[in-house]
Amino acid sequence: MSVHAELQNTVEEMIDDERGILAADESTGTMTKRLKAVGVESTEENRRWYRSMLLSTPEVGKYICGMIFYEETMSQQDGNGKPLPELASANGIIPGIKVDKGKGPLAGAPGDMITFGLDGLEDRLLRHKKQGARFAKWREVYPITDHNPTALGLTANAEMLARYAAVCQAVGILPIVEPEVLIDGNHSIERAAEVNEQVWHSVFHALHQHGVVLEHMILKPSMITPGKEAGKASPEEVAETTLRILRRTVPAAVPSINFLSGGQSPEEATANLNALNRLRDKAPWHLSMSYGRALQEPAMAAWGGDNSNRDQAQAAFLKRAKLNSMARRGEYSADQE
Ligand code: 5MM
Repeated sequence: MSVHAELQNTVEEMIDDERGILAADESTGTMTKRLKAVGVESTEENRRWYRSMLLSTPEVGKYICGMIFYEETMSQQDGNGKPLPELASANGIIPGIKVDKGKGPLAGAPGDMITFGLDGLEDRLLRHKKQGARFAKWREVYPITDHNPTALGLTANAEMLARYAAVCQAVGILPIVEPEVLIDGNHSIERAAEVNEQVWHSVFHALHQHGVVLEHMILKPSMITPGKEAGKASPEEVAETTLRILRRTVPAAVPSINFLSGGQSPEEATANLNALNRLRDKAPWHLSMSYGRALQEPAMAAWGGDNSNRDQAQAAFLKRAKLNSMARRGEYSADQE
């Protein structure tokens, strides 16, 4: 099969009106923090058990089309010896892989960051493709301050995302392009809108320069909200502001925009996705999710490291997946919680 056909098939199988992506690609450091918060030790066995529990949730494939794996998870197996990427596929979930290697300070741009991992990327993608991965994800992170992101930060981060996406497409792996503008700080929603506009504009400029085929990618942006120390905006204001800026910067050729939750509560992330989809007549793209915390937090808490809580944890996970599927259609309301 040609690379073009592979990418097209993945787009068609992953994008519809009902489902979204589960981000379960926390690196060991992040996962250790998440597990510690619910009193669980971060052992390889606990991480394996927890992620295979999520993947084997009955009916989850009705609401979740893909799961982003972390490298460690790609070679783990469920209790019956089935590799977890195979378990995902068997349950209607396309496996994908986070291929960035984490972030650090960007030299020459105080306060900005840059993500590592381009060296050897093609080889890693081909290895993960053999293990079953059909899409990949790479995150660049942009803090908001009075001075950040800098002009250099915008250009350098956009360049990384575009180079990553071009390599993915060359080997038939669908790239998820994730420019995360952080929610940390006390900035206004207007300042967040200004920064996201600069970020999305620079990212699409770089994608164009690198010849990335927009029809064969997914954008995973932040929603535009005020900083987390500045209070909340209503879902309607978040949706209206986010769509206004997306329409200025993201070409209609992009098939789907799958938002990250970025520190919003599960209920907030669902309500905001719902408000976005109520305005979908203004959007040429699918508007979906690629949530990590907002899909997993209740399930992780229900498990709490006690494997006899499997049913409760799966029920909590399925509930969030289902409510977000309703939000995909703009049919969610808080009384369904
Ligand atoms: C922003 O984080 C992504 C989405 O998760 P949330 O919905 O919780 O914000 C997520 O895919 C993230 O990129 C991964 O958890 C990987 O994070 P680390 O920092 O461990 O690479």
